[in-house]
Amino acid sequence: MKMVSARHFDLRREVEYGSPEQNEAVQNIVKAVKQEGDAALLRFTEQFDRTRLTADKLRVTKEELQGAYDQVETSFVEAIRAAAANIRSFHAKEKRNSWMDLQPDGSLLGQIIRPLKRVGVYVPGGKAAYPSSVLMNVIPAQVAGVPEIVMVTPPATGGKEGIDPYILVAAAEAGVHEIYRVGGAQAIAALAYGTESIKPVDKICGPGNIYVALAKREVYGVVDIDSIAGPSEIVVLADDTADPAYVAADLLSQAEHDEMASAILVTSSQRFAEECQAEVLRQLHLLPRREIAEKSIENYGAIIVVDSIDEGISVVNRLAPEHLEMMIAEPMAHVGKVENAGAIFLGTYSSEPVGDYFAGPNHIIPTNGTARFSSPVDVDDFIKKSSMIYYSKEALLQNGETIMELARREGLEGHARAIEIRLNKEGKAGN
Ligand code: HSO
Ligand code: ZN
Repeated sequence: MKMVSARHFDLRREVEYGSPEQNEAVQNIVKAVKQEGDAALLRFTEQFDRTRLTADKLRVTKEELQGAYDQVETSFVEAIRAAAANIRSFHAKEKRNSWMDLQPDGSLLGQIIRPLKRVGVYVPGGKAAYPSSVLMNVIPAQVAGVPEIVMVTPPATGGKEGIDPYILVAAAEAGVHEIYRVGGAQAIAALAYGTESIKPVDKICGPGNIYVALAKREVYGVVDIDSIAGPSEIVVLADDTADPAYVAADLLSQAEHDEMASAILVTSSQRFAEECQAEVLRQLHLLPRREIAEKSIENYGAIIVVDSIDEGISVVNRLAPEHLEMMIAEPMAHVGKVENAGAIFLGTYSSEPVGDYFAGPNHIIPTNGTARFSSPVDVDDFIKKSSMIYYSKEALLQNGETIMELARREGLEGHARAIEIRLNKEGKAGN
């Protein structure tokens, strides 16, 4: 892990927009599914996932879902339940209520909050199929009140045996029972446009490979999508009261996600920097995923030595990391100065994986500096608001002229007259 100067350091990595060939392939897949429905879905599933299905086999059956429980340890089911309960109670606090305000002139203004009707959650295949991410996508939607939540996932996330049973159990525990074995761009197209077997949704969320990401961009506007998640990031701000072995372990916990993941130590102590550097190397070699973690540390890992905690915080604010750990003597005294960070972990025992799995806040958090302007996934991502306007006669008579002034300034006489016709009639009648 190299020591670098704060001034020249930037966390941002290039966002992948895909090659022209990939974009074209995705556009063709989306178009075919839109036009041909199930037939295209099954054709692409055979082509890309090497799985021959018929339309009646797309949906995961109740028996399969039940059967998944026999393939996982009861300790796993219990762990998922405990995590789900924490995630649910945290997100319950985020819930907004509709509101209405009565003005002195008798008008009513407000917002009506409604859940989206139907949401599709994509769960990728392979190693990145995390049961914890199923909970993090599904639970906020449920808390928002979304009545229909469906999941799609490639047919063989668990190898030849079919869908990974841990994913199925996480889904069932979260309360999702409508699951389709379809993945890739074709799954995204099916969710957006609907097919004979899959009803269209209002929003698609969940991570996926480049084809999934491009397909989500392609259908955005027809449906809503979540933001496209980048590789994991952790910044640890530490002083010499921190334990270098703990901090090294936390840095590696995110480095092991992905070769493009980024783990950065910002510290006010040269001694700590050196001890932590040695610890990272020592622990790295003991990790099962050392090859991934090593590349991540080599390419995107860094140690930045600063003069003070305040200088460290200004580096953090510039980096705007997904996760920030404050491993300093008095984290609570400094946390108010952190302006840009997706999730902030305070003190020795708040190791980042506590948040990844269990504490309750969402682990889908803005990456790549986007914590400057965006927030972790939450209940708000699954609601929509309608403004409500009830104007009383008194309010219209009082403000009509002002409204007309603004309309005429924009050259929109029709707007002005819609008001004027009322003023002429009611104003005369009233006065
Ligand atoms: N740290 C990841 C989430 C995750 N960790 C899932 C373990 N499983 C998000 O940045
Ligand atoms: Zn993680």
